[in-house]
Amino acid sequence: MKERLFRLNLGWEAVVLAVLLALVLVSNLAPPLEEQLKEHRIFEQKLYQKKIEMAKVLKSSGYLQGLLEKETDGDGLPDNLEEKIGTSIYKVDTDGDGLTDYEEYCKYKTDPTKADSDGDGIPDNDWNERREYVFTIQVKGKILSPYDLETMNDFFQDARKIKERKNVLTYEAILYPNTRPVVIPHKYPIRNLPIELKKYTERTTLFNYSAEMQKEIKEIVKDCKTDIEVIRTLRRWFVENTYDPFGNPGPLMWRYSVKNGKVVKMNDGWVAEGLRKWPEKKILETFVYGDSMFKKRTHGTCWSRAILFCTMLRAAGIPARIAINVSFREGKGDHHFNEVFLNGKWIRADTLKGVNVGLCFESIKIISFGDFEHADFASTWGKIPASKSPYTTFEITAQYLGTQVKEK
Ligand SMILES: [Ca+2]
Ligand SMILES: [Ca+2]
Ligand SMILES: [Ca+2]
Ligand SMILES: [Ca+2]
Repeated sequence: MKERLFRLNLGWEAVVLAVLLALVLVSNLAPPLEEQLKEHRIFEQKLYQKKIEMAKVLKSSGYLQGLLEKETDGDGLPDNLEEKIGTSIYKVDTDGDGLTDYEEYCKYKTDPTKADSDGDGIPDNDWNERREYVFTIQVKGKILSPYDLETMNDFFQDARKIKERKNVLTYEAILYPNTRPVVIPHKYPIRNLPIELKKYTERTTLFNYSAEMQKEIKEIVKDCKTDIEVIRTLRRWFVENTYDPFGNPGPLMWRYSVKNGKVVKMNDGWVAEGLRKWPEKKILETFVYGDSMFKKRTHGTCWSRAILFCTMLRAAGIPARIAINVSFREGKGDHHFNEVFLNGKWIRADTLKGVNVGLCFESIKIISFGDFEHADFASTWGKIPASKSPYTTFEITAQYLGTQVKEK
């Protein structure tokens, strides 16, 4: 009898355990695909509204009048091109399918005059339907914050949330490596920059250009007539005049962030061996603050290069920010680069690769930010050992061959 009771008790415990386990499993599961896609459609509608709003702002601020080609509706395509391809010069989204004329022409290669390019009853803006006319790569992975789903959607990729838990995003990204953004040059200096964009030309804790630096930058770009010329000139100057004191490539895994206006260090595991003997002040002046890097003509690896270039661009009055990609081919490898505001759009630029860069090192963009206060890596990545990766990839579509995609 005693033995039977014991068995009965064990049975109840097992049931309770099984229920608890099931609950844990269910709470870990991603919502069904249909629900995920529905949530993403709502998210994309908001992004779409923002694009429509931005076009209006560009128009009303007078920014469009400074472009070297006539651009009436602010969608990014010049009027003469719109007339050639049959889209409206007054509408950002001629066929009203939720993809702008610019996106259909430059990124998806769907018909910008038909809401359903192939007439199969599924509109062009469907998550998978829009992939039918171009080569794409599908990647699923996980990333530890900071990340930003809004800026994860740009000309070279679409990204959606699969699930999100405790600072970790599980995502699906579709990469469009063959996107070629149309860039209409803008007269320089840029007048009538919308207020929303002015903050990207301002000084911050790390992009701290001084009056002297600004004077020198203005001298470097004095013959430039357009914004794209300024960006190319500054990039050339960067390549020819600055160096990494540790050689190329310098010490890896070196990163600071900023909190309440103060520089915050990653944990010591992220500090390269060669730098540990340097006094803090010297490190900050050589690798971290834009103004002193410019004066010393120094920079470190991509993280530091992106700060210096961003500081230079801002000193010249070009809206600029930083973006970060993580690798999906290797176990580990992330890259910092810049984005510049050209022709009313954020366009990727990299001192290592050039302007209009698509796929940087077979990777996915996880965040763009105008100020390091908005990308607090020290509190997340800095808390894990440098030998562990804060991101993983668990699925890549097989069609992808690295050699097929050429950097421009
Ligand atoms: Ca247009
Ligand atoms: Ca248009
Ligand atoms: Ca269409
Ligand atoms: Ca269709």
